[in-house]
Amino acid sequence: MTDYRPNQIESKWQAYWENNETFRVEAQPGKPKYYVLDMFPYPSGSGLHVGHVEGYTATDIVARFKRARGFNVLHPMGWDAFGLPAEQYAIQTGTHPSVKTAENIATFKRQLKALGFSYDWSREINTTDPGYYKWTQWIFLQLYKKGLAYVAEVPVNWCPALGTVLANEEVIDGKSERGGHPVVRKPMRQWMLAITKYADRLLDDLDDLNWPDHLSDMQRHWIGKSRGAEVDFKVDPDSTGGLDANVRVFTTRPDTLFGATYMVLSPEHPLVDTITADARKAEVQAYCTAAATKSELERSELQKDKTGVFTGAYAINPVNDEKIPIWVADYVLISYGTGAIMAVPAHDQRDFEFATKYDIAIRQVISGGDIAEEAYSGDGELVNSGQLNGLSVAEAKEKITAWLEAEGKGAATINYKLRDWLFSRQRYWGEPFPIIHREDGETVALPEEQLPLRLPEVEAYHPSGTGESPLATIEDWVNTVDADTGIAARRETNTMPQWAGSCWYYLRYLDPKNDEEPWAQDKEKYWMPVDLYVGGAEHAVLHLLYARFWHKVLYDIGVVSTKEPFERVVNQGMILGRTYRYWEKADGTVLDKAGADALSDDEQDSLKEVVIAPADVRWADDAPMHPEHDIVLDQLSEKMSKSRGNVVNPDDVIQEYGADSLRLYEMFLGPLEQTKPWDPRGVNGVHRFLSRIWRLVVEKDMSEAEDAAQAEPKLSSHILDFEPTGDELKELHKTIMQVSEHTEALRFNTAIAQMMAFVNFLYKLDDVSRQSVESLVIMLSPFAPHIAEEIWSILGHDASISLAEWPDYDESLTREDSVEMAVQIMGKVRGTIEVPVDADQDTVVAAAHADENIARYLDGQQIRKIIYVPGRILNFVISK
Ligand code: ANZ
Repeated sequence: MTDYRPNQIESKWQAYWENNETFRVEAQPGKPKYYVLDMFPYPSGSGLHVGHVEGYTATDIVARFKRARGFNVLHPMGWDAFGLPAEQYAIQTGTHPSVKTAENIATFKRQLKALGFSYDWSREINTTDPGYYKWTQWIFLQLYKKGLAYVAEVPVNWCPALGTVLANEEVIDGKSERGGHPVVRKPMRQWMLAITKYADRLLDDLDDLNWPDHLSDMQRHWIGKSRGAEVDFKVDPDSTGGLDANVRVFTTRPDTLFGATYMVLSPEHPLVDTITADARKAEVQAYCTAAATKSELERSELQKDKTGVFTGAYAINPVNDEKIPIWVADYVLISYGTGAIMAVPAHDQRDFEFATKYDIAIRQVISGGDIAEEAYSGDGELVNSGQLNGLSVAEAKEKITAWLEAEGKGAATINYKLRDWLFSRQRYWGEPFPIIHREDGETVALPEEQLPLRLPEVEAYHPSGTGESPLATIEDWVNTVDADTGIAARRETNTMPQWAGSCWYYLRYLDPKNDEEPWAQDKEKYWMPVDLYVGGAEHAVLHLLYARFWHKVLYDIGVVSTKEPFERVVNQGMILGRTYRYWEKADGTVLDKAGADALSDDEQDSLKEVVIAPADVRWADDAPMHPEHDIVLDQLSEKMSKSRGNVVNPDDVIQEYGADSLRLYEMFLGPLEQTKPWDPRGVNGVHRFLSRIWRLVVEKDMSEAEDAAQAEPKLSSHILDFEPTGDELKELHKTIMQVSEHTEALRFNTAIAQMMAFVNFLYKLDDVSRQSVESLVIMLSPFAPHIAEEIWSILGHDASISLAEWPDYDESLTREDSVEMAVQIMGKVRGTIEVPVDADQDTVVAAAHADENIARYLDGQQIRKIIYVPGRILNFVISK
């Protein structure tokens, strides 16, 4: 027996893989491929966290498993390195963002290597590398040439005090995150990408992907396709001093037209000013000004109190010529539909709340629900609706839409929530646009030969006081000449948003060093699509949608061969941190949970909850105790955060237990996609499991050692070269079958449990066959690759276990010869019998009769019927 020392083993094998380029791959036409991709990290200053480790371990297991099963596996890694934090750091310190970025990348890379991930590091990419962003710029030019990139005036978050435009995440409650200065919305010239032109394809093609439902649904919801109708309401000239105008609304419920009791214009609607009665102008204007400071999110939240003002004008409902009041309210957004609605309080909850508040009529037109309480949005029969009465909702929609079209008062329409993508930032640390603006007013694309257009050196990284990016101040970079015409021009000074580089990085991995083209076509054809993409749920909508959009454009111009980039996507669940708490009374007495619960409500209100970090807990056996007092602490699982002191640093865990234990622990925590709490004491358990495997296979070689401390490890004398038979053979094949199936299905926790059970079984044997041990170690190798390599070499193999073949199993050998079967009488279990798996009914019935207990119940009864499901159940139906 010798000790399992992960730290020595792990660095040794990491160096081996690096020196031998064990995981380097090339496209091999004819060999089946598997492309397994991680969401590459933003190299932040705080290093890798356990959430990264979770997803990256999962993909690494898959990569190693697929390799062992004969696939040519592409498993690359890189850096999504443009972004705000490095820029903010540069503003504060004056250091070029690339310097800090390189430092952070070095940390991340060291950490990833210390985890033994089987990346092909020769394919490493970095989005801030000019050799990479040359092609980001190239793709932008393709979008531009297809008319999918255009310039528009769009409101941005402008902070006058800081003299800069802020990203949404830098604005908190209408104030700048830094300094707390007021932020206003101000229109600025921006690049937009016309993703809305791809809305239908982005929606329809979701159907063919192997994505979790919640993810596809989030994308569907974001695209937000609504079918309905636009309807024109004439503004009543009598109420507006003879004005001749129409208000066009978008509704998904034209069937409820007879129930419209008022209309609403969004505060930004161009008609607001024109139709508002003089007497109401001041009030309406004040309302509109106030609305301008709110974000769309604040305005559209369902729960919030609805507000509005009456314009004094009326509209005429086209179906019944009824005059209804026109209001202005900020729950109607200018950016959706037509920016105006017909309000149907009986059947729309927002309108219901508004009408209740302002005492506007509520008229039911669909039967059902209780509209005294709330709006009814379900199906039903039309009532109070003239010629529509008696129809169903669907029939009424169709009939009224046809009528509106025939009368020229409306038309069927489709609306999308999806908006074009605001694709520029007024920042330094991003890809420069390959665009120039000529003196004569023309905007021109740079010729492709001039790419990459590099970021110039600047003195200061602070945005210029006008809100433009710091690039605008670098005269010798900004001023240029159009190569074709010789006309003087200024370069575009906006830069691309951080999303840009991550929209296509999975394609660059295929051919990362290619200087002539973004990737070679044959490589793309071989490797694409990505077979498995694992990452955090925070990217479920935007990143995946943007990348799909670019991919479809690339497909349309013929440079990629698949319509979709990511065949299968999996979101790993969040790992929560552990904290511990107790309660303190005003007089200083401390209480545990039971003690606090036992108090009256009043007493509880005056208690102080004290939360302490794992490091401060005193452990008594397995119970977390107060550091001084004799009370057991209550455990809490929360998002990891510095302020709670519950952040687990992977480096610390590796230091204490080794990377194999960390990998195994994170996979053993629970199903990959679930949220799981980190148990500070849990790593120990999997570490013990690895030590057990070690001790099963390895013992100390005392032949040349003077004492045990110097002994080299050698193969245990219980491991022998014989063919496994009997139970060993059956357990082996069962284990291979289960581990293979669970791993394939990404059920890593159950695969590990199966290996644990097998190790327990092997411990019971006097001698263990080499075949059992070798199979076990190969199965372990995707999960805990370092210890597997070490044991593999102790088993006498020269080649790396990372190149070994996954063991086969024979299903027939996994079947049990006999089963325990429940015997029921009239549906009640009265005993169990052991019978051969494939026993016929007569044999089983005879065995049941032979069982004393069962026989007692059957004694003297008349058996009317026997139900027998081989291997499962035997039921006697008797009559008394
Ligand atoms: C009348 C009506 C009656 C409506 C009813 C709903 C229920 P989705 O499904 O999200 O597309 N709407 C239209 N434009 C709006 C805007 N700019 N801001 C806020 N709300 C707007 O929702 C479409 C429905 O949302 C439309 O159908 C309209 O209200 C409202 F029983 O018209 B409905």
